[in-house]
Amino acid sequence: MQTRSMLRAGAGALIALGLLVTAATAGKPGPGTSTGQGRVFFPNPVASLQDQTLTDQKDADYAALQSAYRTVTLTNLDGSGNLHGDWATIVSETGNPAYSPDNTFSYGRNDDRFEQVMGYYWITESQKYIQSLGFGSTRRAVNKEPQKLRINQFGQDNSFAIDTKDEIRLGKGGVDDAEDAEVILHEYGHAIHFSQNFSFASAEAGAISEGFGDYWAVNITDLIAPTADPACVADWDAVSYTSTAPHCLRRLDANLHYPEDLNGRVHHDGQIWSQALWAIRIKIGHVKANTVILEGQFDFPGTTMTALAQSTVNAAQQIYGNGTANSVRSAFQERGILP
Ligand SMILES: [Ca+2]
Ligand SMILES: [Ca+2]
Ligand SMILES: [Ca+2]
Ligand SMILES: [Zn+2]
Repeated sequence: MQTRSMLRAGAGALIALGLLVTAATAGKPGPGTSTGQGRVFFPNPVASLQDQTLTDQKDADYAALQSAYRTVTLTNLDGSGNLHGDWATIVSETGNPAYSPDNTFSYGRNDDRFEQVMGYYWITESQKYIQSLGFGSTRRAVNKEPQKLRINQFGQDNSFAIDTKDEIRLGKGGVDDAEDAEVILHEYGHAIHFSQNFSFASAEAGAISEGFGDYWAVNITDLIAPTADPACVADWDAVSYTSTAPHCLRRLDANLHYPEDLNGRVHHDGQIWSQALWAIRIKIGHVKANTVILEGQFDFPGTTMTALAQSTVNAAQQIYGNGTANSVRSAFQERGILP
């Protein structure tokens, strides 16, 4: 008897709690749909406007930048009204987390929520492209998960991807790093390597990862938002630390040669690798190039550029045959990576 009344009391409490939960949810409803709209740079103001005179001006949303904004469709959202989705999720930020009851995320660059939209959009599009090649269906998955992003959390002009926490942190020194799609995509390149069991066991492996990140940045922006000088990486972020135009963090046409131009600095040495990958893409097109590049770098044991180049040629041979393998080999030969 006593038990039954306790059960009834319990049921009543649960109903009351249910009402409270409903009321709390009604205060911040989500749109319940997976698509929305976002305002982004496409891929960055210097590249899209071809204007080398643009500067940060302390995050001001000044007149000359207005034509650099583009409204794009955001996909794969979880319907909560937050920038949480299948392939990207914003886990922390300075200021307010972006939230919209109807999935409309429209901010200027002086609003920290703008960088959150940039991160969500460019990483989601990157993963959708990877899946369009069959990775995650007919091929092994490549970082097929909600990539965690921390935005504007780091005062220095640097961004990084952390293997142990499986997250990308974007800094806010100079131009906020996440205002430039190519900085976001460079970091996603490292996240791709983490997901592929790529070993960072040597300086050359580190250089390969930097070069792949630069290549990935240019590869994706050239597909989605092509600009006049594709070889220039991070044209907008670089205005804060380069004195000569065009402003580029690095380039994909530095014409460095393996092994004599290696100097042990991974970002410098990575330009040998990034140029080889870019040459492959020019020779055989982006679908075949990215398929063999991604397939070839699974489980790389962290040895040398030559070893990974051979693995990439082998992938080309296996998937597409002799002609494609020869084109891939010649791109590595031009850089001295293969004999
Ligand atoms: Ca900003
Ligand atoms: Ca920066
Ligand atoms: Ca660029
Ligand atoms: Zn890097």
